[in-house]
Order: sequence, then C-alpha cells, then structure tokens
Amino acid sequence: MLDHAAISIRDGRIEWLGPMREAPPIEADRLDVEGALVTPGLIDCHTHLVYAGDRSDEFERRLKGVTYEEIARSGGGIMSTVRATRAASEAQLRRESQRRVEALASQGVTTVEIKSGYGLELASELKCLRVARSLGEGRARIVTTLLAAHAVPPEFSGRADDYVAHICSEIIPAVAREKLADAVDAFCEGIAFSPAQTRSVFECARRHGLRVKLHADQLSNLGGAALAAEFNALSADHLEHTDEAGLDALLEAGTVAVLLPGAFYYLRETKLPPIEALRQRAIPIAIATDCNPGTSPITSPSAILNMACTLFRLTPEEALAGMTCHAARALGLEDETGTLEPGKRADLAIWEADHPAQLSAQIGMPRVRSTFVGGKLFTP
Ligand code: DI6
Ligand code: FE
Repeated sequence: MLDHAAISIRDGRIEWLGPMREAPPIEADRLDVEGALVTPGLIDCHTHLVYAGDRSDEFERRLKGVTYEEIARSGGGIMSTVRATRAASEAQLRRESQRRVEALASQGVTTVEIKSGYGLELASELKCLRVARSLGEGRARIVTTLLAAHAVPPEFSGRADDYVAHICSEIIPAVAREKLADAVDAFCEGIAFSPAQTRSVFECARRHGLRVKLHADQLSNLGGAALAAEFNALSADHLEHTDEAGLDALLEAGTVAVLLPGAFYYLRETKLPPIEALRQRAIPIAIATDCNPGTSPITSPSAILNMACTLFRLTPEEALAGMTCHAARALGLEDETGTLEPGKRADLAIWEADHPAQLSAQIGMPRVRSTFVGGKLFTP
C-alpha cells in the first residue's frame, strides 16, 4: 500500500509510480482520484461467457430436486446451451455476450479470458471465438481459448474418440490458421473426456504452437492436474479432487492453480480444493468467475472475491492477488499486466474504498469509479 501516491502513464503503459511528492512534473492530462484506492485492473482468467439462451428453468428444476446430471442426460444442461448458441446469429450472440463483458468491465475487470465450447462443431466454434475476439473492441481486453473438448456433441453421440479425432484434424488446425485462440482447454472428467482423449487434444495443440490449460479434477480425480503439468499448462482449473502428486506436478511445471468458487457455490459442492497444500507449495492461486449459464451464471467479481474468502478461506490479500497477478500468469500475461509497476500496461481499477480488504469483505460494494485499460480511461 502506498499513501498519497501518483502514477504516470505514457503510451498506454505505466511509466512511473511512487509517492506524489517525488512524481515527475505533469506534462499533460492529470486525474485527481481524490484519495480513492487504485489497484491493478481485475483479470477474469476463466469464463465461458459467449453463449446464447438462458437456463433459469433448470435452476428452478434443480430447486425441486432434479440433479445437474439428470438434466444433462435428458438433453438439457450444456446441450441446451449448444442448441441456442448454434441457432444464434453472430450479431445476436455478440449482443448477448457483450452485456456480460460490460457487466464485468463496469466492476473493475480490465482483462477477460473467454472460452468457446458451446458450438462443438467447426463453424459454431469459429463463430464463438470470432464473437469473443470482437468483444475486445470495448472496455476490456479479451483473451480467447478453444474449448471444443467441452462435451461430446449429438452428432458424435457414443463416439467420443471420433469427435476428438475431428477436433484434432479439423477444428484445431482451422482455429490456429485463423489465429482465433490464444490457448486450448479441455474438460477432463468422467462425464466429459478421458485423460487419453485429453492427451490427444494437447498433443495436437502443441503441434500447432498453442499453450494449454485444463478443467482438471472438478468432480473426480482422473489425474488431470498432473496431465496439465506434463504439457506445461498455463493453468489447471477447479482442482477440488487433486491429490498431492498432482500438486507436486503443478509446482514443478510452474502451472497456476485456478480456483472457481462460483461453480462450487452454485453446485453446492462440499469437497474443497486443497488450499492449504497449495499454500504450502507456494503454487500461485488465481480465482475467476467461471461465468457460464449452467454452473456459475455470475458476472460479479465482488461476489467471487468474497466467495474465495468465505468458502475457500483465502485471505482478502490472496483473493485480490488471485484476480490480478496470479490471474495474469494463468493467461501467460505476467509481463504485461496484473501488477502496478513501470513497464506494464496501464490497466487500473479506481475504487471508492480506502483499503483493499473491502473488495472481498463486502459484496456489491465498493463501487468502481473508473478503470484504465491500456492507459485509456473508462467510467461506468
Ligand atoms: N465445467 C463446468 O462446470 C461447466 N463447464 C465445465 O467444463 C459447465 C457448463 C454448463 O453447464 O453449461
Ligand atoms: Fe469452466
């Protein structure tokens, strides 16, 4: 914490920061934040926010006792969003998704990762990634991830291996050719893809020069964390069921652990991720909204910061680091953003607060007065 500080920004980057009295002479625009708290802009490093439709009906059914798995097996769940997303025009998909990016941006988020995974066929996955990329024209920077290996689409029902082969022969090459994704992700889980299938997807990603990340050990322990580490993954995400060997592998590989308290909350999970074991190893812990229509329909970084503390027992400082510097590392952007230091992009959030602990101690407050994204000022 620096009191009475100043930051100077030039060409979109932080040029200098330190005590006001040592600040270089002001040349041009000057903004007095009047004692407000300035933090690095928040980074939401795991979202699925490009989708069409709504699943509030499933929420109601689940309140009456129907389970997430039962809904999925009867054609709802991810497949219901896939149908709506495939049917949506690119313009409609952009309109619906833009609202979610704007919600995050107005609450202090300056970088958002967005995964595909509700198209599950070449044309629709490309459509989702194009839409995701286009959302970056606004007030947050967008990073995209191909998640074609999210679920087996109806065309390949009962033939998951054939769908994986299709991902590797058609989808990854096209996405790499059109430079539509910054990384490749997969859902390694009993109800999704096996470790062997995930490995095929990762090997293909590597051949195309794309970094990987993984939905690992969310509902069961299939050794997802170790598999991610073996491929030098940027991050391994969820990790509720990861064991000690998996954590050792993450440490060795320098892979970031991304925890998603929103999905844990929304699914009323009880198996906590191994927080203390992550801490002991000093593995960087990021947190994210996981914004998606089924298991974490949440566009509130404030709620996620709070859940990281109340549900996962992170300290407010750990939670904030989880949505700033460690989230930057989970996206491979640690040299670019996530901290306030000279040379980094001027991505800042200006809060009506006087201490960073207030950001996770309250939900919905404090308010964001404005953000800077690459030195450009935005006011909600
Ligand atoms: N894990 C999840 O919890 C979500 N995707 C994933 O890989 C579920 C997404 C949905 O229900 O639409
Ligand atoms: Fe997810």
